[in-house]
Amino acid sequence: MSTSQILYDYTPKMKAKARAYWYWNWNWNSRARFGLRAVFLFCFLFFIAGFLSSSRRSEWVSGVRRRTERQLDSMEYDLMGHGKTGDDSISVIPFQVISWRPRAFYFPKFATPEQCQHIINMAKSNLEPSKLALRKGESEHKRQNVRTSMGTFLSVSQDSTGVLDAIEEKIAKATKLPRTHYEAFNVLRYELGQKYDSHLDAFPSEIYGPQKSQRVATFLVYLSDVEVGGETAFPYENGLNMDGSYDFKKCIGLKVKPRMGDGFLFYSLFPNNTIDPTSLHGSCPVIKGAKWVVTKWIRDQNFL
Ligand SMILES: O=C(O)CCC(=O)C(=O)O
Repeated sequence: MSTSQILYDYTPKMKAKARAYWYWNWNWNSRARFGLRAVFLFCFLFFIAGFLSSSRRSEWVSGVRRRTERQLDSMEYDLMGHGKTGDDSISVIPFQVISWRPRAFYFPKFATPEQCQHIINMAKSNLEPSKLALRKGESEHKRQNVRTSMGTFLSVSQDSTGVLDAIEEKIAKATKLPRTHYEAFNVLRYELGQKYDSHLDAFPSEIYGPQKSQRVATFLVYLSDVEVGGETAFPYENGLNMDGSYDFKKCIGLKVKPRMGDGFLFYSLFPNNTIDPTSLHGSCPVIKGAKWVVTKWIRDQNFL
């Protein structure tokens, strides 16, 4: 029913009153409707603001901020300037300190099982008896029982799939030692009874003569598990067994059990570039199963 129909039977005074009442009523209703919308909008905005601030607050745990990629490249952090070997973002490669004498670090799940299998597949058709760096005046024949594994060298450029490149890049990231200082990968296979007697990876000049560069560190990636034996062993760990009576064939001291995909880094040199005698190490004989490992020797100068 329209307003004019409602007012039809009324006197002019009553009509004026009714109009005034209708007008007031309409005005109040529309104001109430507007007010309701405003209250709803306000509640909505309040909810959104509360949600955003609570998700920001949850990024603080026990006073320590959980660092996400997003926060790190936002304006909240001024990332430090970086040189050739630095990073412009922070990502973490988990590791465990194993020893300080020698300085040794363990990297669980450093490579994937697929990467390990790929490296084995690349190496297995080219294996030859592993060689030794000969000392001054020494013959290969004299030392033939020191290292009995089979092995081959692989360089990044031989692998078009990019797996070796990715592993080498990750080693560079973990060690912050530049890739120009790296020797090629040395893939090794030890079968039953095969081993590598204790030795230093660095070359003492009094034994090997003057060197162009020195091995600073070694990064191993275990490509297989070994059921029994095959540990990388450090007989002089923490200065033990260094009284001169140690038999270099003996598998004693700190022993690292190979586990497929895990990485292991140790330093052969002290920070002052002298040789750390506690970096003496070897590979214990495999007692059950077979051991595959890849070695990356890192020099103190360009090796390319
Ligand atoms: O096989 C290992 O665990 C160690 C290898 C090694 O000593 C080396 O390649 O220098």
